Amino acid sequence: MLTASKALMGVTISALLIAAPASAADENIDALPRQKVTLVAPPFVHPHEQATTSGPKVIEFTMRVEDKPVVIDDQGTTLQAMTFNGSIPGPLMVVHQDDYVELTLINPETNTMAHNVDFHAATGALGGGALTLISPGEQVKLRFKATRTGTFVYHCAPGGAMIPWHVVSGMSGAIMVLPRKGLSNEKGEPIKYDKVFYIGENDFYIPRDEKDKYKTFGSHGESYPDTLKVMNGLIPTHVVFNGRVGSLTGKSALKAKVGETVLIVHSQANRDTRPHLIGGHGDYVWEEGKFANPPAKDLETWFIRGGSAGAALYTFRQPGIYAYLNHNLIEAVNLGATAHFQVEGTWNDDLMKQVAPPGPIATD
Ligand SMILES: [Cu+2]
Repeated sequence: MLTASKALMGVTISALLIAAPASAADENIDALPRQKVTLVAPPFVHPHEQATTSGPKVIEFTMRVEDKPVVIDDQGTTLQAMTFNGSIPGPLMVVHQDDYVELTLINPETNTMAHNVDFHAATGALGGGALTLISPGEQVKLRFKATRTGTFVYHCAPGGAMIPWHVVSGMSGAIMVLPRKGLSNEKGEPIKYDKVFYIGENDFYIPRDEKDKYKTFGSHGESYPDTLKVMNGLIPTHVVFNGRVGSLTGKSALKAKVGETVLIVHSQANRDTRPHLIGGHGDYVWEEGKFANPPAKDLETWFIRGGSAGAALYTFRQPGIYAYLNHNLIEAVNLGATAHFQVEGTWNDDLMKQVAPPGPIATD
């Protein structure tokens, strides 16, 4: 049986010990205003203020865990996925520094496994993982203070070998903790975005049959032994943005206009990656995603460490289709890690012009 109960015994016992009666902190926090936020599926992000003049709040989020098969490419390859809120990655949460994140996590009865959430933005109790482990049919409420600004991964971490399996089955997302005065550049001057997109990159490990075809399994438990073998080989079969090959290309391309400033939050919970915008740049990039550090400027490619989320800001200057990809080009083109931006506007000949079209080689 594939439960992590033995591995988790220590964690669940400590969780019981940590659960404490109302404290002085509770009373102070109870006096704060509350705001309920409905999360939206990536690449989109729930409405939020960038700079805020209000004081700290308690921001309430709810996420349901959905264990379900998900098709991850155009060939119909099916992952026995585990998801936060039904999407891969889970939704991006946005709060401000010193806000309190109050998450209700629901594990419906229809699921078969225990899940939890470890917030890299949180302090203590395995990022909240020790306080949120719930079986199917349970829910739990966690509150943490967003003390540090930046973009941070959250992921399921139910103990032992369940941790990497749940993560590479889709259970990760990100939270962005904005400075209360909003983002600023290296001089401390305010900078704003017109749009924000959240791209979560995933490495998937789908087993193959004797004929080299991807196997389909009837359940998570059935898929686990073969999947573990592929996982432990450390060579992913798919490296994708937002849950499947082509999720952000063609008709699903991300839309922008010339002159618009776009913030791209990019997370990878398990493996390193190196985003690149073909034909564009990172005007300002928080490679490690932490806004207390000045952003790097004019980057061509940036590095997102496995287990982190970074943020890149770019103002589009030319119309057209831009590929935004993992610049391991094998992973981008052959394994799936490519998105498209479709940018409307007027072409600027000063920045680029085809001076002579393709033609025969001149002979003079
Ligand atoms: Cu899980």
